[in-house]
Amino acid sequence: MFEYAPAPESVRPPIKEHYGLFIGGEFTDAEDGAVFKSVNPSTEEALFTVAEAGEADVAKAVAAARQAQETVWGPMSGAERGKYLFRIARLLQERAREFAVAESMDNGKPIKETRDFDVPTAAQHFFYHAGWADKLAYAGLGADPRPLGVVGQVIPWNFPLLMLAWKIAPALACGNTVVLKPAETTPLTALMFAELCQEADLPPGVVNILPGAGAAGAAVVNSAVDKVAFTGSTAVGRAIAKAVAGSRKKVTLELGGKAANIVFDDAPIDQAVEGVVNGIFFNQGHVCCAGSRLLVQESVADDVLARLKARVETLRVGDPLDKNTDIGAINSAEQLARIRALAETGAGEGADVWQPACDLPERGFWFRPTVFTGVQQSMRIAQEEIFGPVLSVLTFRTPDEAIAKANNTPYGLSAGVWTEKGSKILWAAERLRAGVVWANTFNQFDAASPFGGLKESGYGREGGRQGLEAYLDV
Ligand code: TXE
Repeated sequence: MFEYAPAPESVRPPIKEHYGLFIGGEFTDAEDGAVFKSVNPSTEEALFTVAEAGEADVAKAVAAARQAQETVWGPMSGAERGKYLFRIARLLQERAREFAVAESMDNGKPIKETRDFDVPTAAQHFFYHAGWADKLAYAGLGADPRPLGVVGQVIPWNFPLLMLAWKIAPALACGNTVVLKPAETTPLTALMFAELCQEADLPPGVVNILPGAGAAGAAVVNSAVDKVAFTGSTAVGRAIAKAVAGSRKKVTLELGGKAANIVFDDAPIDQAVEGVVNGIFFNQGHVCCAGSRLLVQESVADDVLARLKARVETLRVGDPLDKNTDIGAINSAEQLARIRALAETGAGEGADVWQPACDLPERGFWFRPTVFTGVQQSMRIAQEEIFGPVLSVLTFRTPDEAIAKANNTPYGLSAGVWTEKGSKILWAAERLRAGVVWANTFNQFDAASPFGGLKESGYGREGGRQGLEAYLDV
């Protein structure tokens, strides 16, 4: 049975007992004194308390950001801004271990993911955008592109530090200042990032971090910002689009997904199985582009499923700080309840459920890796984003049928294609309605590659040259 072993002192990040809001370069309590707790989802223990931002705090932060944008950050040369971004990137690398452990404790995700993916990829985003800061006039977006001003950013809990980097790095490179609200269950690495901004001597007001729940997010959206950038649920994305409609605010939205991993009969089967497993179980399936549907060609379905189940049986579920762990804790009790409720509809609608026989820790929020077979397109588990370690398996006979099924959801964020034939990859990629199509791989990201969705997965791109357009008047 699983026993929780706390991280050795040597790798424990210096987590404070209490954090303030980060406004104008200083930590300060909320005007109304509100606070909330952040909980370690693998133990249910409170990690620290943090000030909760209200409308008055948001207004203060926007004013600080405005002042910094107009007097310091906007007028600064791109080359100077680039130096700050390089400094931030290097500090993130220097403190990578602390950030990785902190993220695993606050979010519940395995340390091997925070260590090998979240933190290095966040640093990469700052390096990449540092390089753009003095080259914006050469980005092919027209002469003399201008910053938008102050940007309000609201991010989710699934990749707390990485989503912060996706949002802050391009905004700053383009000469904007930011007011960012981290998710209520995962404010820790954003607050550590605020400390890192102090260490980097970033001018006060350029980055403001305002923890809080949905009301704080709405306050940021409704404040005097020039642009709103959001990653989160489609429902909240829709509410934000309505809230800013008719205002001068620009908006970009990165919302949910229901990606298909399509395995054709000529696919390298072991490689495909590995990719399907990674596609859905990486980060407990808390991934907007997760390959939550497996579409497998009928002639190889039995073989693929047998190998898939054998592989899932080897996944280790448990302590996020154990470097052998593959699947960590579900981020919150609320998310666990959502996953359970949707998974129950699968069994209720007649799909067959399979889970490996693994022990789960007694405390904390956990969900076994789950595979549904016999899934029909109309079922909720084939249509709705579960955002947990739950795979829905459907079969197809012809390539046309695979494409039709893959496209048959309201979403359009990502897709995966597994086949030995290059021509089939290109044929499928042309027909898949998705912002990203991976071929014989899945969940690959690079700061130089634009990411974003079609349909109800949102609009706007993050990363690459195209990502700059979201933060500039061109
Ligand atoms: O998302 P919310 P939740 C999906 C996923 C998940 C579901 C619910 O399917 O099961 O959403 O998750 C802030 N105005 N995704 O409830 O509420 C909130 O405080 C402004 C997909 O956690 O969208 C947090 O900072 N902001 C997704 C952020 O929005 C508001 C990632 C996201 O929370 C707000 C997360 C409001 N009215 C969930 N209400 C992805 N695309 O990766 C809440 N927020």
